[in-house]
Amino acid sequence: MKRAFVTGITGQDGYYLTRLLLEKGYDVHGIVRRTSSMNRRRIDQLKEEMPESADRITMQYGDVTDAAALIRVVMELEPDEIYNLAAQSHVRVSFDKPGYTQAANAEGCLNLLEAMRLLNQRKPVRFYQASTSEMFGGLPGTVPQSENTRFHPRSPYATAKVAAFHHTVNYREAYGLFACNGILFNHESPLRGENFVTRKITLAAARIKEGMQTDISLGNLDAERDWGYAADYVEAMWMMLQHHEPDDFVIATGESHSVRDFLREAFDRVGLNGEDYVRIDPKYLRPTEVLHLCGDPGKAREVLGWTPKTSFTELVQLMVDHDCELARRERLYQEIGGQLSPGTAS
Ligand code: NAP
Ligand code: F7E
Repeated sequence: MKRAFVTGITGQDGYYLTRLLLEKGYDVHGIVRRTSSMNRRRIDQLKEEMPESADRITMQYGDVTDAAALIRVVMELEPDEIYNLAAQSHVRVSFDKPGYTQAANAEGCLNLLEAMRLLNQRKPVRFYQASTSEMFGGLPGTVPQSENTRFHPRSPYATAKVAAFHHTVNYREAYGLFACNGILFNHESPLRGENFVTRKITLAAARIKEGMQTDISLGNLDAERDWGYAADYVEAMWMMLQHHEPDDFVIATGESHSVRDFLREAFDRVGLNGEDYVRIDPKYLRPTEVLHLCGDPGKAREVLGWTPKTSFTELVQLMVDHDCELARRERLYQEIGGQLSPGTAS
């Protein structure tokens, strides 16, 4: 039985990747940060959905900024595959927390690569780094972005991820390690954090429809993103580590849409006109915006045989339908005197 070590296991991708690895028969180990209130709801949901596999998920406390503890965990677990998903992953928030973002997103990756290098002296181990389309910066004239597009990071999040990208390539070249970068474009799901724009919109559409919310405040509606479905994208992560040689791959749909398009499509699904409910609030604008991202997944298709399975419209619909059910339950709960509401958006 293969053993995987996943950082960021409590996040959106942590849920979908763990589900995939369990389906493939892996033992999955993850680290969780100590927080004052428990933050394991996605993994608890997975254990409920797959009770027969729940005992193959093991969690322990850890943090990618704690190099010593990370080395101990990796050397004790001796995983076959390491997936580094841990990150301060919110671009807007990275402008407020640049130092922590650098520590978690860049140094965290380096800490894990060092741990992997030590373990690799004892047994072969493979490493996946969660790199991102934000590294490209989305400047005019760069679309579609591929593995050959020059990086132009436009946030502390992206600069840290560029450093992690290069750490990963450097460890591959310097020490001959099996270390890969997945350069993933935006991928979403009903488990997406509530303060990313897609989920913020699908929750708002559902809650406005149920009379639980009156409007939605957003920033730049003209930004364009290449949005795919997270469940499809974690398959690409796994495929990269099964390939016969380590490499870096863009994972994307090859299609982009504006935030305004997403808004229209989501509100259409509940029979409302999104533009009637939107307020523009400058607090959601970024000091430097990434205007247009659209990936070229040609290399992943040709080398790995990976293609996305879920269209933009299907993605929007599955997210809205999920949030309609949540909003309906929220309304019913409120009617009997309780209070249930999703986190405040930022
Ligand atoms: P997410 O939902 O925000 O999950 C991030 C995970 O990292 C959470 O489990 C979080 O723990 C954990 N984490 C944060 N800081 C940590 C630290 N110092 N030590 C250990 N764990 C830490 O993000 P996601 O959407 O699943 O994305 C997964 C990875 O892919 C991230 O690295 C992200 O930057 C990258 N990525 C995402 C996308 C996308 O569109 N989703 C695209 C490209 C790349 P808590 O639960 O405690 O917060
Ligand atoms: O913003 C605009 C915003 O925060 C998308 C992360 O997973 O994908 C994600 O980063 C666009 C931006 O995602 C609001 O200005 C408008 O242009 O959903 P987002 P992101 O910044 O693209 C990449 C690939 C990652 O790697 C990251 O980890 O939407 N936008 N109004 C807004 N965005 C937010 N969050 N909130 C708004 O109100």
